[in-house]
Amino acid sequence: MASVHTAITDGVAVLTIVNPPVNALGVAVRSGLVEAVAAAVADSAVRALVLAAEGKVFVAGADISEFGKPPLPPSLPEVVAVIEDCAKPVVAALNGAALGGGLELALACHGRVAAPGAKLGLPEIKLGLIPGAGGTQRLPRIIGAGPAFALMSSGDPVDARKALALGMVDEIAEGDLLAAAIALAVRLAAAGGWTKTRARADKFSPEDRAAFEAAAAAALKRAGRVPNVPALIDAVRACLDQPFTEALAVERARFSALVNDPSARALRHIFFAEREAARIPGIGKEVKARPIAKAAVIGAGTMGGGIAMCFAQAGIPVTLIEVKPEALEVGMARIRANYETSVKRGSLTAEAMAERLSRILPAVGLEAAADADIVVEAVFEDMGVKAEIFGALDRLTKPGTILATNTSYLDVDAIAATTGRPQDVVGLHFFSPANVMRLLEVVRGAQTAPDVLVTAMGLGRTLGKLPVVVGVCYGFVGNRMLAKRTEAAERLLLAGALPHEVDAAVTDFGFRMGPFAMADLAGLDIGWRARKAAGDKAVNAPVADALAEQGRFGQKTGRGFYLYPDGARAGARDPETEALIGALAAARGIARRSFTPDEILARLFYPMVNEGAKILEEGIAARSGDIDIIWVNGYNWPAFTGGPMQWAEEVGLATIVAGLERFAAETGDASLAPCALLRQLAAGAGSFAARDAA
Ligand code: 3H9
Repeated sequence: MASVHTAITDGVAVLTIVNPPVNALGVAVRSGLVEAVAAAVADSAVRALVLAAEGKVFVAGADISEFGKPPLPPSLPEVVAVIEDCAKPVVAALNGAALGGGLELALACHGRVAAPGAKLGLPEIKLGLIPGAGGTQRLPRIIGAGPAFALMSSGDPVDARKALALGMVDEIAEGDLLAAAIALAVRLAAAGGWTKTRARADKFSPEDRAAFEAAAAAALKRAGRVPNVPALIDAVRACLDQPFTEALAVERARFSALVNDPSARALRHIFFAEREAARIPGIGKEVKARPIAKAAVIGAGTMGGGIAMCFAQAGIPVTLIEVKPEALEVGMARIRANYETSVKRGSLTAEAMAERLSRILPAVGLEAAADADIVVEAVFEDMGVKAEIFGALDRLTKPGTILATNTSYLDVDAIAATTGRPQDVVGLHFFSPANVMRLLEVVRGAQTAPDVLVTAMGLGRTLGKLPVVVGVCYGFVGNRMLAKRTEAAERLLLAGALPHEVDAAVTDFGFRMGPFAMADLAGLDIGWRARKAAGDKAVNAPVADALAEQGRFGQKTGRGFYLYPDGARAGARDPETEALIGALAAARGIARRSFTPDEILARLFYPMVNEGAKILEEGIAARSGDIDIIWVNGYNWPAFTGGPMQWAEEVGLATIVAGLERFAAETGDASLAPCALLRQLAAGAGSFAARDAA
């Protein structure tokens, strides 16, 4: 079936792009457009053209899956030029999202009409790219370089109303979009003259340049190691300084260099992995979700309160349950205070706060969960307490109610076994703060029913989360790999690295915080207590244990791995900590030496990759992409490196295997040896990506 359909109405050729699901500009659409424009120009009965699209989305941009492959003509810039140079006026009818190349097509048209629900944006920056089909040249000509840079550097779309205010569209069609676009096309044809966007310069002014330069300087500061921000600045500056054709060549050169940059590859991997995560192996579309109209959360602590806020925000009434009225009051006060902070910051209106609060019903006693469609237990990590709660919920709730646990470490199957309906039990592992963090590990128990899993995934999306299915094991995916990094970081200290060196290597890599600064912020007492409770499953962290034993709990006590004099938030090196590390190493007979940042990263991350591969071997995660999005969205792994597994592919699996073998030999720690899957992939020149696709 052709990807572009033409119908002639009132002397106007309406070219409709049909390429479900999102009308991406793959090769068939590109060549279809060129042919359809040529046919319309040749047809003497046609006086103008309208560019429209079928479905909810106008055009989601270039076809991202074509990037990194040999280009197929015609290129998108060629198509865009054909439209701008068309001998008859072309009007874009924007029915929905016009993103990336989709907006670039529209910017080359001679008029633009948007439906009220349309969204316009150039999100290329989020894919490690810059607009590559003239966006950096045409948008500044239409709305000014300052506003255009703001839009392109954030990557966030604007709605139709904002687009109209900025001048990106000529009108919003409240009624029939196509009729309005056809009418505008007829008017342009009748007037006989229309302006090509490339010929415009009316928006450029010294003030506009100043606004752009200020925004560019600020963006550069925030950009860190991401290469596309400087590229975007170059392209927009060229737009201001050079004639259109030369400046367009600057955009093209920067875009082409970025497409093959590892950071863009990594971000494409994350883009597709996030969408792939929605597909649960073995569960088809025929499995329907259970309706969720009412929820209950057990436990009004920080976690339970945050989870209740997620439901309230999504418009789902939620009962927040505690055993004691005092605890409930404290919990509700914390929720109120959180909302008040948002209102003060201007991110929430007072009305929205009142509305959300009205959806959270505080209640004492588990009986209040009786009519909920889903109950999320968020009490502290004690199997006895959880068993009691699930036993009671089994008796109290109606048949079919989903019983979810927010446990971070406990065995979801053991929890399910305390009920007579293990098929209704699932893990919903939220991350703190639950109302902010995007990641949700959905823990599939051995007996979790398919429709319960489908419901949990759908609910996760309704709550604005990125839900990822994981299997039952200690720490699931994220925390299980985090444990390996913690052990590796401690091992590095004993071997000779210092906390600030390890943290600097990690922040230079792109994390916001290093493991030791993070531990100090979280409180060393927390991990210390958790390790004591975990028994033989505890992470080996001799330095953190020794610090905690001295009452050095991190920021809250003014000293941990670092010193925090006078309540400072950034830690300073502490000679006492460094002496303590030296003493612990000496007691173990370890001869300390220094490490380069690259050696530090290898020692920290290779064991995580190894654990990730074991997680895949055991089927705890279905795909390496699932592991990557867990680390990017829950643990601040820098997205532009693609997550631990994609990063490993860039490093080379054979290099990782050799490194792990060396670390295992050096330390005598057999747990560092590469697992069978890693060895097998490295030996056969295989990859995680190929395994995912198989
Ligand atoms: C660009 O345009 C570069 C140019 O400047 C220069 C070129 C020379 N390509 O998100 P959804 C798939 S860069 C290929 O779940 P929603 C997606 O994988 C591009 N595939 O839907 C999924 O497939 P599946 C700049 C794409 O309703 C299905 O469509 N544009 C593309 O939640 C549904 O996607 C962007 O960055 C694509 N461009 O959201 C916009 N887009 O079903 C990217 C989507 O097999 N897209 N797919 O898993 C989006 O932001 C959202 O898809 C959108 C719809 C908001 C449009």
